[in-house]
Amino acid sequence: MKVTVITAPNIALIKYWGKENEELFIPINSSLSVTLDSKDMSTTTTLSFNETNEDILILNGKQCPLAKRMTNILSWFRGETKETRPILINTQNSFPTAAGLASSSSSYSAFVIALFLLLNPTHPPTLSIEELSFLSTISRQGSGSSCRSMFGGCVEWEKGSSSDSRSSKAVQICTSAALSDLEILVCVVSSAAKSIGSTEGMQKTANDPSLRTLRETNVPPRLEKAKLSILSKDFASLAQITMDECTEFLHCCSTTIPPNGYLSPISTQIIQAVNDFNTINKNLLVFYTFDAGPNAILFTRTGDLLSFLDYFLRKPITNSSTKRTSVQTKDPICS
Ligand code: 2P0
Repeated sequence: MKVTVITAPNIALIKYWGKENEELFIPINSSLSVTLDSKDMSTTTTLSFNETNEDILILNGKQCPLAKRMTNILSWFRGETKETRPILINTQNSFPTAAGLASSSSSYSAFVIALFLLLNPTHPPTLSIEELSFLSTISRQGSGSSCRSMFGGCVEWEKGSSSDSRSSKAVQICTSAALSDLEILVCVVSSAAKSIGSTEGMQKTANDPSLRTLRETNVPPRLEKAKLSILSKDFASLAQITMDECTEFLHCCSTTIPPNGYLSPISTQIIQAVNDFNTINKNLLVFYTFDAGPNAILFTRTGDLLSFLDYFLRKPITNSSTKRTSVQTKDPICS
């Protein structure tokens, strides 16, 4: 028996950056993301029962020790199903791992769905919305952002109650159909692993009373406006909200002690190029955000893509490569 699941990373427009309950992975605020197209960026995870006497993880072709969060999730499933056989986890990312490209979001979502299917062998390969939503509450405890990769399109991670794990879950806001003319450019400035991991970085922000208050105050109304902009297809409004959120997120990273500056000079040049293009066009035609790293993620509409690329690729921005993608049409692909 072998189960393979493919999921895609998601990019937050409204960020998760701090936990209210560290133990349960309940965030300080709800967050909102779009899931990238798995044809372009994905994690493929295959699970099978292992002949040896221990669980084994092969990550990108190399055997690695299992993270504590993975063993916790395995223990939870084993408790539920009474299945005790060791498991072989073979997982492959089609893009740089731990480099600020949201690899943990696709990794844990694929792992949790695959585990669910392996341990429920009579279940059909398609999961219901309710099942995916429930699994998001498990996946969240491997990596918070992974709960949003349970669905394609635009997804909200509802914060829920800080003491009720089942209430902190992913909800699909719209399928990719509503975002069909959204083009996403992933600009890889560096594929090196980040020096300060997200868990540690966000903890510093959450532990700073003024930064925490800033997030608790600003994010809820901003998230509601972002959802409205998406549902009403107001691109300029979404652009402004996402860039404001990104500026605040970067401020929350760079003003901790010690500071955690994720951007590189090349990232700053990309921001400048986007701003210049919008200024020339007297309109917000392109917007940017960053995950926890120097790689820029740019959003534009299909009608503006060519003129932006024509402008952008003429800019003397060295050492970056740009990959075009769009929004994931399907929920995770299982076989
Ligand atoms: C997000 N990030 O909303 C934010 C924006 C990175 C920047 O969620 O501690 O790997 O495992 O829950 O999910 C990355 O943090 O952190 C993240 P843990 P995770 O996508």
